[in-house]
Amino acid sequence: MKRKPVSLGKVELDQPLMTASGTAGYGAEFADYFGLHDLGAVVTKSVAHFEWPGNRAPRLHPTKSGMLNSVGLQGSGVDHFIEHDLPALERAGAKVVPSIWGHSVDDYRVVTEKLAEVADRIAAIEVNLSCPNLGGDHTMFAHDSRLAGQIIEQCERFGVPLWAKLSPNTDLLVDIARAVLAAGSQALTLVNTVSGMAIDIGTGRPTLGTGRGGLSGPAIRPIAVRCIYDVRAALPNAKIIGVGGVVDAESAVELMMAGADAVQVGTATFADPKAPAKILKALNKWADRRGITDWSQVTSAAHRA
Ligand code: RRO
Repeated sequence: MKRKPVSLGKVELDQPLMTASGTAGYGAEFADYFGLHDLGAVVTKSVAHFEWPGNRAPRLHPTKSGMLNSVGLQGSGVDHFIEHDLPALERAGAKVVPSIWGHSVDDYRVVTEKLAEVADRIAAIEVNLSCPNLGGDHTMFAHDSRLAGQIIEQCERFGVPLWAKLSPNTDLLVDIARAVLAAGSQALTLVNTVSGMAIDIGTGRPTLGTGRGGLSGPAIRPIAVRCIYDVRAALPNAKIIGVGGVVDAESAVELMMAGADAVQVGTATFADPKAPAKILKALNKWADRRGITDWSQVTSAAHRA
């Protein structure tokens, strides 16, 4: 059954499912496993306007119901992305959404300015305001509504649609969501990973090189559902992209019913690189069986029940 595209501000997606930033490389790595053009979009690993080495190893630690990471934004920078990764994604037919990061408001502005030069080759920019693994002496941008708003305001001027990726590690989520929407973000991506830690009981030391990391996977799905639900309740007209523990059609539907217009699949790709395509297929079957003609019938259903 054909359904209406999902509208996220100026961006329309043929399908309500995409990759989550950071978990599918820069995207084209997955072209051998499934057709990237079949997904709503491919959201790439966050890039800055500079090269960045990332955090010390170990950077990944599997948990019983998810994964801890402390990659620390390793990347070759936006020039490399535009020269090498973007063409590969285009060859695969993907709708491309680069994710960006920086240490300062100005860093975000500079990387956006560079991506604006290839605006006709990308669908939107996901502004990652919520990496839990950055360290440094400033607060996380997504925990400060003034700073988060300033970043969106500076980036919005270049005319590329922006999606702000926010943090579950704050009780200010709704305030931050309001601030970034007021500053011009067209959608919210909810949520980044949950701050966590694991100890190796043999050595008595933290398992990750940096101690803390970001917890993802099914363990955080109830947190993602709560965050999406709260923001949807406060902001009925916001465009929301849900992310956190989507592993099958049912978990995608759960995030949508909480209020998400579309969802992203992240940690599930570590267990099965074909997970985004398989989950999307199952999600469409789920909708076909119920005679769903428009994804908006699913989005926010929990608020109407
Ligand atoms: O690179 C990372 O360590 C990382 C990022 Br940018 C992010 O947004 N979320 C996360 O859990 N890890």
